[in-house]
Amino acid sequence: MSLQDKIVCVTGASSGIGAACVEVFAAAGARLLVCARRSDRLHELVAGLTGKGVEAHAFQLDVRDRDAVSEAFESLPKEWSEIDLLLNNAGLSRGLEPLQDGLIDDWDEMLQTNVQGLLYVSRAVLPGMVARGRGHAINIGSIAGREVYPKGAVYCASKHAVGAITAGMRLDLNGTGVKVSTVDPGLVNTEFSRVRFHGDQDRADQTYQGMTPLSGADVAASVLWVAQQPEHVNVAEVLLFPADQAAATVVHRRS
Ligand code: NDP
Ligand code: 8X3
Repeated sequence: MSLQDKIVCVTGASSGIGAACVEVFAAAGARLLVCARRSDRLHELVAGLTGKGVEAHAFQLDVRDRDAVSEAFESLPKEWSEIDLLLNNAGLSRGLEPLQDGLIDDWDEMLQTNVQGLLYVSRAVLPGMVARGRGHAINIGSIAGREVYPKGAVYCASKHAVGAITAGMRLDLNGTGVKVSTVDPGLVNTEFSRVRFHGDQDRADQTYQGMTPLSGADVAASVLWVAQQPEHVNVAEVLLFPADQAAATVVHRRS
């Protein structure tokens, strides 16, 4: 499908995979509707896009805030209200501890963001797509939604939930003209690990030590490919690993 002048909404656009997707969709001719909590970054992003002649509109959003999500999508300017493609990307991990030692605040934040936030945004956007008889939701899952690794039970549970929601969405939207896909990456070097380790950059760097991880741009290339399929084709699932990775915990490291 051509993305020329299509409205693409990216959640979690202020960093990493989301920001990289904004760039590739902009280059493909789309109009970009971007949201996240850090509005300074969004404004920078929009300034860069409009400087290149790309139409873009930003709004600050915490996807965990149910009322804020419905209000934000209900109050979009008319010219931004008919979203063609929703990229459910906002998400995070917090902590890497055995379950018995986990911080309950970390669990709440992951489940509220990755599961409830994705649901709130989808509930706000999908009815419009159904009414128009067309649209595409692409969810960013993870290898953590297909496997469980030690000390990652709750993050993995949140991404397994994303996988179940994606499958359920596809069933429920079948016949409406709205496609549903998931792109599930392995290790991607973004701010993800720094967020997981509460700002500890040295610990974050160890995640990618001795191996070559994916970049946000690598993931964005797959998301774009999924989005650009012809109307009658749906790439339901993409599992994308760095060449050095074969499973969640099987990573070839050189040092
Ligand atoms: P980053 O930390 O670089 O980006 C995460 C994005 O999510 C940021 O833009 C952040 O924006 C946004 N976000 C987090 N919490 C909220 C919230 N409550 N409301 C709105 N936006 C929020 O990490 P990635 O780019 O790597 O992560 C993007 C997605 O990819 C996540 O769903 C993650 O689970 C998934 N993923 C990541 C992998 C990796 O190895 N990096 C592998 C597989 C999947 P802000 O803080 O400004 O709100
Ligand atoms: C992020 C990839 O393996 O760190 O979803 O969980 S992993």
